[in-house]
Amino acid sequence: MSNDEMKKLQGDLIKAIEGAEGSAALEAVRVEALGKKGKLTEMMKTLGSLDPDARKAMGAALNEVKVAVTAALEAKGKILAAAAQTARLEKERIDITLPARGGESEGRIHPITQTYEEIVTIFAAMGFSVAKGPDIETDWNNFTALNIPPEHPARQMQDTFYMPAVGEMPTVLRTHTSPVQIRTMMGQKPPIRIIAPGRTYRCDSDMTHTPMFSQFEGLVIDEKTHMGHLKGCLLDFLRAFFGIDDLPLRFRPSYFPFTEPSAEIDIGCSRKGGELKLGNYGDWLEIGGCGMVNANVLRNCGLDPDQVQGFAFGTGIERLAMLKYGIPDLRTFFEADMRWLKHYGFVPLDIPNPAMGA
Ligand code: 2U9
Repeated sequence: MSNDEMKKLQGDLIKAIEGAEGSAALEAVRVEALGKKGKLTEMMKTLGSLDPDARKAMGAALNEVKVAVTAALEAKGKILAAAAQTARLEKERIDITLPARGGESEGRIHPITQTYEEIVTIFAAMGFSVAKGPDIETDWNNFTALNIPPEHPARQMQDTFYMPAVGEMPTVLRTHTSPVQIRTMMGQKPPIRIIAPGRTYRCDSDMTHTPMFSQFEGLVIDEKTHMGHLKGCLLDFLRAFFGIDDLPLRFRPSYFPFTEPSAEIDIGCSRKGGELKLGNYGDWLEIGGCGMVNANVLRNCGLDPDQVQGFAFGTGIERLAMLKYGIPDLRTFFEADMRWLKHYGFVPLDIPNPAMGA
């Protein structure tokens, strides 16, 4: 075979390779060129009958064609594989904005969970971390460390479920999440900036009280934090949580053993026509309590009140959920009624909310 014929064969094979429209067509070209009975293979077989000089020249030329054809096969193979993958991805494309299949009949996120997530999201954006602790607490963490000694009347107001003592240590179902802050102050050095959400327990059961309910409390301790910071922090949180930019906030002087000074937190509302509406309407609604951490509490946790100070606040998660989502009766939160959950619950990914970054 002359050099020109060899070049033509290489050109024809490469043209066929480049024109192959799928992996089957490409494989056919490969077999035609390099298969057991392929053109190049057959020509290789004839080398043995040539004289040494001609064999050398022809062998080198054939090898050149083989290298070029192999490289072209490989390159085209990659192009076809990429195109096949693109086509498959295109075919398998899913619309992630579509509602979940069967979403209507699936479960719901409980309003307490939803509200909990919203609270955590807002406070996380304000630089708070979440602290947790056990539901069964020592009497000391739940009461004594919080400036509520055994004979203090506040113990009666927060009557709870008494658990078996662990050794000498009486234990209770925690009446607030405040023992989480006690544990945090005893375990880490200021600056501290935490929220403590979770279940709490009291011997209470009527229209507006259940034996178990959820709270979240906050604690900020450093060298200079003051009441102004407390007010700004709660104002920012409440406005973000309720989505009302001009929601007014009122601090009403009060008393708690663990804070001094102490205040009840009220937000603006209207009760006109028997309908409760939040906003700047002149009326007020109590939603929680707060204050500067009592110096005795700091001392009980091994901190020096001449060196550090800070604020704390607390409110009920069900209470916030009832106000935000118009749920009228506290007790329904715990009845596990699927009709209620279907009405007040949240379909995952369905409703834009702060917990989803909305
Ligand atoms: C430490 C020091 C101080 C947390 C506070 C309140 C006021 C408060 C109630 C609101 C409604 C509980 O769910 S509720 O019944 N809470 O009024 N909580 S100050 O003060 C702390 C907490 C921990 C170490």
